[in-house]
Amino acid sequence: TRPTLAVVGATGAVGTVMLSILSQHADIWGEIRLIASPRSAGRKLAVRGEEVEVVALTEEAFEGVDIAMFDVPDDVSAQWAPIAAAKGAVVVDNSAAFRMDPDVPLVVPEVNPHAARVRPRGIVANPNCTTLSMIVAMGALHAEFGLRELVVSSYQAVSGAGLAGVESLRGQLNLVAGTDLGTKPGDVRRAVGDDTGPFREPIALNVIPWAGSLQDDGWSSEELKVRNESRKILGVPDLRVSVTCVRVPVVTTHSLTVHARFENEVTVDHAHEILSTAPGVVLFDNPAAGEFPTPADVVGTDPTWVGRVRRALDDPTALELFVCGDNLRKGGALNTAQIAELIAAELS
Ligand code: 11C
Repeated sequence: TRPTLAVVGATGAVGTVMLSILSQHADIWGEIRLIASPRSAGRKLAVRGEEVEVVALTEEAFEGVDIAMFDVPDDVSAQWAPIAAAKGAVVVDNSAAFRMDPDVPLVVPEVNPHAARVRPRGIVANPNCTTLSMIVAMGALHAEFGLRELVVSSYQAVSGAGLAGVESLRGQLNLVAGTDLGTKPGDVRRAVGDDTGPFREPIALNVIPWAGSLQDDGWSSEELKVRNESRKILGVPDLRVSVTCVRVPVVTTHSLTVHARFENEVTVDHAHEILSTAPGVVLFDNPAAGEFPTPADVVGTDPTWVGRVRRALDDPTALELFVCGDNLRKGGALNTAQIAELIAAELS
């Protein structure tokens, strides 16, 4: 019999993309059960061309479930993932609650698929969307060249902060469109008002050097996640990683500039060869022809797109790259679906 799948958080930003991915991928599932907060129970959502009624998150909702995907806030996962696991489901969790737990594998199928097989708590974690938006390309380069250091700046889309982030950008864009705002100090802030939604500052006509919560010594939680998760996924616990996370007025698709330093000298030709053949990566790198990835073109696609590959002028062991990935697809729903498919193949 085909495995029963539960999608917890089916109505959220990642959950919505998940339903479309489940409708597009080879249909390996028996029942697909949609679970959300009691507030959303009773809603009907389309998956695999059928309307399915959303049920409320309760212990009974996991009855008979083989694999449960969680796309919910950290505290909801922390409470409910162990309950689903105790009911016998393998949980694939897309929150930050379990990612750094040594008894929970953190899996990217193109990079460390074997890790998904060992899951003492019955939970497999899905990385943060910012880590995921670059790690498939970095994993391919690491396998060939041996990564020593990453210096990263992110350009993160508002949907990383969920539907509230998207609403906030759209609302603010309506307020500033067709005006001369953005020419005097504070004019955008006054037009947008105090309600800047999930962001600390106006996001229309602006960039915000902040994502996540404040941690020690001025680092943001998002910056530390990229560091810690990259080390765990690549299996390089002492990898040097320095990250600055920045929010930009893009709806969906995170971009990153990456300075990657390796064990030995590298060439652009060799890096091109690796990136153009790595599964899950598209090399789009011909600036003379105006070819490099941008979020406007990458959104809605599955791969990690890489362009602007250069050797560092002052260090022959380092490359500079520009990377784009859809934060809701590979950054969230797609990677979760890939992990669930790996586990389903193992269970059957
Ligand atoms: C963002 N990456 O773009 C964040 C959201 O740890 O899964 C995801 C937070 C997480 O705001």
